[in-house]
Amino acid sequence: MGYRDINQNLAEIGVKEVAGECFFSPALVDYYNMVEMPSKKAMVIIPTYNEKETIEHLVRAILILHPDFYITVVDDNSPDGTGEIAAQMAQTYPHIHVIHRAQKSGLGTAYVAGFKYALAAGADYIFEMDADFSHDPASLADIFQPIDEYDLVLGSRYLNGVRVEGWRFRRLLLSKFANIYASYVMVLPIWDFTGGFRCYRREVLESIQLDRISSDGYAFQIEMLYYACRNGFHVKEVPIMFRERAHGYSKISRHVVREAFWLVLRFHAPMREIFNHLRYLSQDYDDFVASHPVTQKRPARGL
Ligand SMILES: Nc1nc2c(ncn2[C@@H]2O[C@H](COP(=O)(O)OP(=O)(O)OP(=O)(O)O)[C@@H](O)[C@H]2O)c(=O)[nH]1
Ligand SMILES: [Mg+2]
Repeated sequence: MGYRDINQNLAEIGVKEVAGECFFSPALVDYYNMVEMPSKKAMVIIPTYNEKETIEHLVRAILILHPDFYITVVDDNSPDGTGEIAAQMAQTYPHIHVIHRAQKSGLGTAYVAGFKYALAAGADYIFEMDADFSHDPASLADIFQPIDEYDLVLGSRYLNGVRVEGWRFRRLLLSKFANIYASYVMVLPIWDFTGGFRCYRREVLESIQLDRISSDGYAFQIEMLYYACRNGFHVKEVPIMFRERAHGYSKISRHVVREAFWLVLRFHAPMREIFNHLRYLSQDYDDFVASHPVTQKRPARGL
């Protein structure tokens, strides 16, 4: 498939060209040709609040790279009209669905609404993704690839280094420290707990009582991951690049940071385990991650 064919496809699915910008380079099209199509149903959940500059670009990018994917936008009645833009696309292309919520009710409940819809719609693989292009649609393929052998795949900013572009040092420090804190207090072999670019097998979501998830923002990501690990699922981290948003504004508040701090304490491991684990500070942390049951491949069990 060539660049022109893709634009033709876009016209057919009713996606308009956005003036002045063309996200799809010929190089990306070559990349697209290498991506394997999923035989099972994959759905990307995108929560939105005031993301009118990016939502259409993002949906286009995902569908060009993965025409078989389904996309569910969960919009909280964005004053800037993001919900209407998504609804317009949904009218012309059946792979797009929009959940309209009456008011801004937080990222956690938006994801829960999206997850419930995805399960009801029969999705086998459910992605989380931000609408602001901090998550590169080209990385969907990298996150999708290991799902054959694992139950939950995390796009990770902190595996084998730090891949964050555009943050002030203070913000990076806070995020990195929060992840070290979570790993040592919960004693879990994860480098990036708080990232929101993931792929769950449906069994993972089915095993979690979604209505009991109480948190938002960073804490929501930590809580979901905690339950997945506790329920015995197998987790893989793959490196992704994270880019600070170029449009719109952040919805993250101080409250979200405090919430994550207390949530991690609530899920703390037994004190003896924490103490033993601290010894890894002077050893190779990679060994701890590689040998933990959570990071092993899932036993073959169909799907
Ligand atoms: N539906 C819904 N979506 C939300 C809400 N809060 C944030 N989002 C969306 O969730 C995604 C992540 O939120 P961001 O504000 O980008 O948070 P962040 O990525 O941690 O921080 P920045 O990139 O600095 O803005 C974006 O797509 C937002 O539009 C909400 O209350 N409801
Ligand atoms: Mg963001």
